[in-house]
Amino acid sequence: MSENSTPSSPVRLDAIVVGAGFAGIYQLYSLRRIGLSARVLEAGDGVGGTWYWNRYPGARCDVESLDYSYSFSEELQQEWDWTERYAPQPEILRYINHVVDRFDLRRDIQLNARVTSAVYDEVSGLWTVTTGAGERFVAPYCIMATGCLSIPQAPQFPGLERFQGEWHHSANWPLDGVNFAGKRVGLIGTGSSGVQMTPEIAARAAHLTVFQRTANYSVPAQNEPITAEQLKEVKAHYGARRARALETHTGHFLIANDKSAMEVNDEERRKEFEFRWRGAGGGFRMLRAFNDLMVNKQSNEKAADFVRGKIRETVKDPATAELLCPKDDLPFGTKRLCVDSDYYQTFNRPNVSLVDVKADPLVEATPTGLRTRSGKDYPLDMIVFATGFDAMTGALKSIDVRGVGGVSLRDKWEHGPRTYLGLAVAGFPNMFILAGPGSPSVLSNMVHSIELHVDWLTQCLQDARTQGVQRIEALQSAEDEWVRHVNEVADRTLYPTANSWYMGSNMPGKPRVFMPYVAGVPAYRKIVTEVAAQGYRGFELA
Ligand code: N01
Repeated sequence: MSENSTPSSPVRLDAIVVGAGFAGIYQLYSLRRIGLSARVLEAGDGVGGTWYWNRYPGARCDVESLDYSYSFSEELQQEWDWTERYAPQPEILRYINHVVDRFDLRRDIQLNARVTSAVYDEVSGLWTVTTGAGERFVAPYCIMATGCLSIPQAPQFPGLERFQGEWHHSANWPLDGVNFAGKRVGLIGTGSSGVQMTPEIAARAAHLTVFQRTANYSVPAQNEPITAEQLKEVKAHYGARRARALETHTGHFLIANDKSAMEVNDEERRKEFEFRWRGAGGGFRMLRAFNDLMVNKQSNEKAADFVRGKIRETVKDPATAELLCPKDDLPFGTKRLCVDSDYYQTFNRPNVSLVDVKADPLVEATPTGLRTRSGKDYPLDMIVFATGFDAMTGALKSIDVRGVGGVSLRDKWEHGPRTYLGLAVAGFPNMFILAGPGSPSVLSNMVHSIELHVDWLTQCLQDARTQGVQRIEALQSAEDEWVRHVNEVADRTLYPTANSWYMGSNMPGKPRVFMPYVAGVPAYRKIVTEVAAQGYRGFELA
């Protein structure tokens, strides 16, 4: 690294990027390409963002790796060989490190640098970004690549400090792994992380107790190795695959059926669901089985019933099967769908039990385990929290961000996030968010949506330089209109009817607002492309 900050002389750059995950890394590459100097500040001791922290057993991506990967470099996509349809976390982390080295990005990435504040000065038009160690960085542009799921949430059980065993959170997993052998493990949480971990822990531990508060829907990944022939075939037409992905709702191609679930008979419907579950390759293909699953309650119930049927077929103990069946108040897919390898089958193992903590909530840890409200004790040697994140707004609110007039982003977002296009915030000039709330982000192939944002922003900064623009700020009216639009589109779907982290309802006290933009990637791209073509409509350029 060329320059270090001292108390008297902060490091001066063209842009500061916060976070060295997929977004921060590509943003650095792109800023360099247009000749801007930048430093990426990363809290972790390595690059990779979510793929650095979430190294729990069984962690793997549930978007196919041939799509969940950068498309910006033809050489990169030709030279990298994915080994499985859904790459495991260590492979994705190796890929990210490969990208960083291949494009010589490491020298502008500062690790162990947790950003604590970002403050805009109106007179100079500069952002000052400060780390926990007191280092300061000053630049006209501040780009938040802080991720949507980067602040882990563990329930604050009283007594945890007295628990004599070990405990871990899925998103803060020890670098040197965890030994489950011979242990009684308690796993709290049955979202994507818990569902991925369950079979892995069950295979290694003496006993696994899964504490379930809400049963969610999980679809088998149908993961498999990628053969040399498959790789060759994809690489021969990679551009076409990427182009096709651009036109799909989620930014990765999944065969979509354009029929309503209600316009076909029972037999045709069952065949289609079965094809998605197994034949077409599992995972998120299930969400595209019919064109109205996320907007029509009746159609949605058909998908929900199909999954419940699969659970009852798979899990031998009828009481466990019933407990694993999602209830009617959770429409299929409205809480992020889980994608698994042998999740439901794992409950047939003699060393696995399922406990309903909706009926009898966990209330405290004891020196020897966990206790529920009714006073029932579960003796444990290890507690694993797969309890999720302060999603979408947590990372940004963990930083003291101050815009014009010292206004704090935390205050501005007190009742939920407010952005223009999920990219910018009125009152916070020259600050940009990559894959922020109000953009498709978590409802899409994140790598695709990140590339879209980085490309858009890089072009915007280049245009600003050509036109002598020094200050780019979302107009309040544009932000208000965008927030209204994001809510209106969400309200046309079933998503807001569920308690989910999309709605902020996984955290006590968090405002209930649907945070991502649900209209899909092509609709969103059309809007941001038009905004740029119309001289950055909705932004004030000064
Ligand atoms: O977190 P979650 P996650 N007592 O919030 C439960 C991405 N991801 O880490 O539903 C008991 O989904 C909570 O219960 P409830 C993906 O976008 C991707 O699993 O609130 N239980 C819930 O079951 C995903 O959606 C991948 O009632 C408690 C669970 O903890 C997102 O990350 C892999 C509790 C939290 O589920 C988050 O997933 C992993 C309590 N006090 C993650 N508090 C892939 O790409 C919370 N819970 C594959």
